[in-house]
Formats: sequence, C-alpha cells, structure tokens
Amino acid sequence: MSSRSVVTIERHIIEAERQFPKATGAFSNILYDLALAAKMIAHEVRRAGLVDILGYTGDVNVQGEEVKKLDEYANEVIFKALDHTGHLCGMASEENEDFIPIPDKFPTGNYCVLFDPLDGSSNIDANVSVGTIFSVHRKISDHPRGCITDCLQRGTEQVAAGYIVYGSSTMLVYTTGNGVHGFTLDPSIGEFLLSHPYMRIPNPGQRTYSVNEGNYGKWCPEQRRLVDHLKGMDGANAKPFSARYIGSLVADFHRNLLYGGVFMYPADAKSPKGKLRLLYEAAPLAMIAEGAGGKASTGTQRILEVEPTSLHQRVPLYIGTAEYVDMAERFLAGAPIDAEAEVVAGV
Ligand code: P6P
Repeated sequence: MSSRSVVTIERHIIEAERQFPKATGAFSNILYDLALAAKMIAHEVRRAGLVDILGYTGDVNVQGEEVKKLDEYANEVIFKALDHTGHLCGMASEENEDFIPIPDKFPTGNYCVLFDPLDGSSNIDANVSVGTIFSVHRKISDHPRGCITDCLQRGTEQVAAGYIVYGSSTMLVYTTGNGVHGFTLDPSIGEFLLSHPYMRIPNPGQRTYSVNEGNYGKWCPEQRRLVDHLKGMDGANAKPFSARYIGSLVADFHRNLLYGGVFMYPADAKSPKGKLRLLYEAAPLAMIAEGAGGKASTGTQRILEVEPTSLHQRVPLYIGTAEYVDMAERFLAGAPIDAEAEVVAGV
C-alpha cells in the first residue's frame, strides 16, 4: 500500500487557503476554474489526431458544431470557465490583441488572469507536447470593472502562476508563492492528483541547454560564445552540456524543472526582444522557476522585475538552474573566460 495519501488539486487549494484566515475563496475558485479548463483542453488535445478519422470535416463536426483550431478552442474554454464567476476584473490572452473585459451581464471581482491558452500548438499534428500557461494578478486599477492596467503588472506582483503540460500525461504545475506543486491528471476519474509536492530544480542537476541553434548566425557574439562554451568548444568547460530542444516552451521548461538545465530564447538580429512574451509566458514561468529554487532572466535583468508596457511585449528568456542562468548572464556581460572556467569547474 502506497504511503502517499491521495490529494486532489481541489483539496490542495482548500488546504492552502486555510493558511489565510481572511481569504474569501475567490482566489481558490479561480484555480479550480483553471483546473477545470485544463481538463477540458486535455480531453480535446488527446483527440486532436482523430478529428479526420472521427468524421469531422474540419469545419463542422458530426454534432453540427464548428470544429475550432485547438488554440482557439483552448482560448474559448478558459474564457468561458472564468468570465461568469464574478472573481475577475478582466483577462488577457495570447490569442486576443486587446484586454478582455468581463461581459457586462456578469459581476466583476478583484483578480485578473493572463494566459497563453495553447503554447506550441503548431506542434500538435506532430504529437509533440504542448501547454497552457497562466498568470494571476490582483486588481489595482480604479476602473470599476477593471482595465488593461490590471494586466500590466510586474511579475513580482503575481499572486499565482502555473502551466499545464499536455504530454505523455497531463500535468498541472502551479505556485501561489508557497512552493511549487505538480498534479497529474488521472483521466479515469478526471481528477488532478498531487504527484510532485514542493518541486525543486535539482541543483546543479543535469547539464542540459535548450536553445534553437538554427538562430546561431543571428545571435550576438556573447550569445555565440556562451553556447560554444556550453558545448565545450572553447576548451574551458570540463563537462560539456547536452542539447535538448523540443521547440515547445512548456515541454522544454518542464523538463528543466524536473531534471535541471537552462532554457534560452535569446534576442537576435531578427527578434531584438526575443520571441517569447513577458506577461503570459516568461513571467509566470519565472515565478515557478524561482519558487523551485531556479532563476529567470532577460540576460541582463530578473524577469519578474521587468516593467510591462504592453500586453504582448516580448523579452529574451534565460530560465532554469540558477547557476546556469548566472553563467549565461556572465557571458552576456562579456566576462573573461577564466571567470567562466572557475564557475564551470564549480558547477
Ligand atoms: P522556435 C512555440 O511556437 C513557441 O512559442 C514556444 O513554445 C517555443 O519555445 C518557441 O516558440 C520555439 O520557437 O523559433 O525555436 O521555433
């Protein structure tokens, strides 16, 4: 008989809420609703390959419903799971250009949720793991029903952050600032069960780096030196790193969270701010990484301290094992090689 008790995400959230006597339950309900949306999205992601086989035309399915692209579907599921609850003052999504107000027919609340409904969705047809990323902030604006100001907050102000990775199993990982906790979906009962309490990035953990080396020619010299160093090509790295790159942010991040490693999406000549988005990709994953003992940087600044100016702004991202992120920052600052050699020897 296993010694570990069965804890659903609902039970975990309730226990966490009890630590805050003044908690109203609104925050807990938002997390419940996100978990419900995740179950619905997981169900569809699992069936993605069957759309044609099951007789869906790709436009209208057998029930006569319009078959949406999965990222549009995921976007709609999350919105509809949250829009009527009275807990939110608005949302923002990778799929929507503008701030998403709560429909007038519904009451508003004191939180806003930003999300990437299905990151990496272009990989779905290849059966590659994809993910949902979410970030929760408190309402700070004077607007009676909420406005974009409530979304444009630094990552340090997040009250919760998390992701769902739809892979060989479906896992929901979240933090409210009191540890990072992972839940695995048991599809036979439709429950997320606590499988990874208090997750910590192994220190130093696996010597793995994740980056699209196809962009090497567009990187700055310091970025090139960093990757050359990680690969042992400069003669100053006694233990060259292994390369692992899935091309799906949540999947790459999740692996580094579990095993250690560093994920990089640098700025380059084509994307001077990098490719990944601050508010609903880098900042929530940074809260998770730091909560698990890791780090997240733009290469020069802590991700959580970046001051947002627009909903979809991009940032370069270096995230994972703290020592490896520190080493990346040293390289990007042009540190002399001997300092790197000492660092690597110690890492
Ligand atoms: P590239 C997927 O399109 C995504 O947004 C992230 O999930 C992933 O990390 C990145 O882009 C991959 O980008 O340029 O390497 O294909």
